[in-house]
Parts: sequence; structure tokens; C-alpha cells
Amino acid sequence: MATLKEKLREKIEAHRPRTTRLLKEYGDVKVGEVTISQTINGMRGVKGLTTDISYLDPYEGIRFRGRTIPEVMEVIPKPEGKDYPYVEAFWYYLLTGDVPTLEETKEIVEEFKQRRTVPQYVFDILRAMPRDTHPMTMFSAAVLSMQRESKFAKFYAEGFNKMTAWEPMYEDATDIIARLPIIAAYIYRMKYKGDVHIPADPDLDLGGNFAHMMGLPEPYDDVARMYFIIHSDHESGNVSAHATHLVASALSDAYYSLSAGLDGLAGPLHGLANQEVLKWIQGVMKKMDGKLPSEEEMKKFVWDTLNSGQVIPGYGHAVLRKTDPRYMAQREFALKHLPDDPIFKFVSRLYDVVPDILREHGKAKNPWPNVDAHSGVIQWHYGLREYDFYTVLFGVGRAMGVLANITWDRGLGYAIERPKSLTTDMLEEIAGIKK
Ligand code: HAX
Repeated sequence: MATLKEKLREKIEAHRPRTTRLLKEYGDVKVGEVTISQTINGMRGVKGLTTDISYLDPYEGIRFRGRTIPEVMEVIPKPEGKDYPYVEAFWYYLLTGDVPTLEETKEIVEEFKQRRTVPQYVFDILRAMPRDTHPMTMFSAAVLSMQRESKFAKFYAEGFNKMTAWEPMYEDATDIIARLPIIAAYIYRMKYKGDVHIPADPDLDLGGNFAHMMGLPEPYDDVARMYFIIHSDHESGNVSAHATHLVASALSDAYYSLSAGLDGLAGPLHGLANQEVLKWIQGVMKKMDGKLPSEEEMKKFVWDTLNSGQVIPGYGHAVLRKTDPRYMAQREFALKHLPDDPIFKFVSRLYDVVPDILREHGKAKNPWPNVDAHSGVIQWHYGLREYDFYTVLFGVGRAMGVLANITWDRGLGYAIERPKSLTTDMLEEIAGIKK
């Protein structure tokens, strides 16, 4: 049986000639045009990146390696008696595009266990930070602090070889993913649970062990598996993926690159939106004395938020033009496990009123909810109520997508990224305003 690394080698070597041919023979073929608005407004829609790990269709949503979220949940092996797949098997799938057998999955589960020991100095650094530091700052700092462990940096220092550079990148990526749940659980328990920690359980898979170390009972293990998988990848142009890719393109290692990606994820327009949703909902619930607002009352809260100049967190998207399938995956979970939860009812009522209001408001191109509109409900229900921690959970999942991407970036020898800037004078000349 080929190991994951051997499988990945075969895949990368088989893929390389396609990239080489496109570059050599078809490099001048145009894939699109760029408008002035795109150069000013965040390059929205500019086709300037390549990834085969996931594709985001505006009307269908995400496909991981060609499969939708329900298809992925169906085909990837699951731990016995569980509803959601092994995260380790999903990592194999993201990297190779092949669904691993149960035997291959168990091998990865074991490999992750071997790699999950976090150096003590990481905990010491976390402990030295003021306790009110945001958990995302701690999480990113912990990743960055481990940079001295990088096999890729060592490989570069000892003589770089473009053809094999993906190998130490893969090694770093796997080490990091195995350790992230341990670091996340440590931050959580240090900050919010009296600094009392729960040792890892050697018998558990990544999702099960994360739930165990967080101190959250079943079915939180399945929540963790679902959550990490649905948040993993969303093409390579979103802020966290793009930041990771950009930094790695300078041949910075996976520790530097992921830390940069996590810093982008911590922005309120990106991953922090999941915390903002819960904060906003809690504010409204407080005003309502815990009572579920009527549809009319809910409409008023939404309009008040918009009229005060704020965005409705969890709604809108730069690419999607329909309800996010990641929202739907969580909604299905909630309908099955927590249909009577008051926050779920609240979120459902929001779903009834927000899209029409955003349409009437007339600004957002996509009035539908994104992944973050639903994330907090399930977490809150199972006892994870410290909502400023929610983006860390997103980060554990997102790490898989962005690290799979930069491993392939090195496998295919993608270049250092360097788009060209123009001045406002130049844009005015192009527009014909200035001669
Ligand atoms: N509420 C109010 N106004 C909104 C809005 C919302 N939810 N979504 C977009 N708009 C506004 C924008 O602020 C923008 O206004 P201005 O012209 O005044 O700047 C206008 O509508 C056009 O924006 P857009 O083209 O539809 O959206 P963008 O591609 O520029 O931005 C965002 C996409 C996700 C950042 C945006 O929809 C937003 O701010 N949503 C709320 C925050 C959020 O949920 N973020 C998480 C997104 C998913 C994700 O990345 N998760 O990590």
C-alpha cells in the first residue's frame, strides 16, 4: 500500500507536464480582461490564480476536488458509529483527489498521532501573553513560533531543489495540521476554563481528540469533524488562502505562510464574521430579554444595524450568489440535533427576513447567508459559548486547505507572486479623463 506521500509524489509528477505545457505552449492565451473597478475594488473576479483543490461556483457553491459537501460527507471514511468523516481522511482526499480506503485512513490517523506533540516552548509563549489577548492572535503566534521546526526552511538552507521542494512542504504541513487542534484546545482551556488542561487521548482520531481536549462531550466530536471539513478550502482567492499562498510564493515556509493566512482570517469581513454574528445575536436577545423576536421586530433590528452603517454579519459573499452550502450543512445538522435551540430559531428567523431586506437595501450583490451566519449556533448549543474563540475553529479547518494548496504550489513550481500596480494618474489616462 502506497503511503500518502508516495501517492502525492505520483500525483504531482503526473500533473507537472500539464502545467509545463500550458505555460510553454499556451502562456499568451488570455483568460480575461481587467477593469478599472477591479483594480480599485479588491480585484474582485479577476482570474489570476490556479488551484485544483477546490472550485467555488457562484450558484452551486464549493466543490472539494470535484465533490460537493454532501458528496464528500458520503464517500470519505467515517469512524465507526459516527455521522461525519475522519478529518485525516479528508486531508488525504484534499491532497490527492482520491478517496482513501479505511486502511489508508487509519494509517494517516496513526501518522497524525505521531506528529501531534507540540513543543513546550509554544505553551510557554502562549502563557507569557496577556490572557485577554484575542485567541486568534495567540493561535497565529503559536504557529509562527514553531517556525524553527520547519523542514522546508532547513531544506532551503541546505540547498534548494525545485523538483523536490514539495516534500519538506508536505512534511511541515502535516506536522502543523496534526498539532493545531492541540494548540487550539490549549488556548481555549487556558483562557476560558481556569487553565485546567485535558491530556490527549491516544485512542482518538483528530476530531474525537479535539472534542476530548476541549472538554466537550459527544456529539461534539462529530461537530468538530464537520466544522473542520466544511471550513477547509474555498478556492485560493479568499483572504486567508491568498495570504498563505502569497507568502509561500516567496519560498517562505508553511509556518510563516499559515501564520499570515490566519492573520487575514482574523478580519471581521472574513473569518471573524462568525464571532460577530453571535455577538450581534446576543445583543438583540439581550434587548428582547431572551424572547425570540417576531418577524416585524427582527426586521427592525436588521434595518437598525444597516442604518447605523454596519454590515449584517454572516450575509453576503464576494463570489457566491446563493445560500452557502456550508450554511446548509450546518442547518441540516441543527435540524437533526437541535431543532428547538433558541439561537437556531433566531438564526432561522434571520434567514426568513435578511435576504429581502438586503435586496431592498440595494447594496450587497449577494443577499444570502454565508458559512459564518450559522457557525456559532451549533458551537453555543454544545457549550462553546466564548464566541471570540470561533475563528480559531475556522482556522484549524482552513489550515488544511491552504496547506494542501502551498504543498501543490511547490510541487508545480508556481512562481513568486507579483501583480503590477498602476497610479491613479495612469487609470485616469486609461479612462480618458486625463490626456
Ligand atoms: N450587510 C450590509 N451591506 C453589505 C453586506 C452585508 N452583509 N454585504 C455587502 N454589503 C455591502 C458592501 O459593504 C458594499 O457596500 P459599499 O458599496 O458601501 O462598500 C456593497 O454591499 C457591495 O458589496 P458586495 O460586492 O456585495 O460584497 P463584497 O464582495 O465587497 O464583500 C463581504 C463581501 C463578504 C465582505 C460582504 O458581503 C460583507 O461585508 N459581509 C458581512 C461580513 C461577513 O459575513 N463576512 C464573511 C464572508 C464569508 C467569509 O469569508 N467567511 O470567512
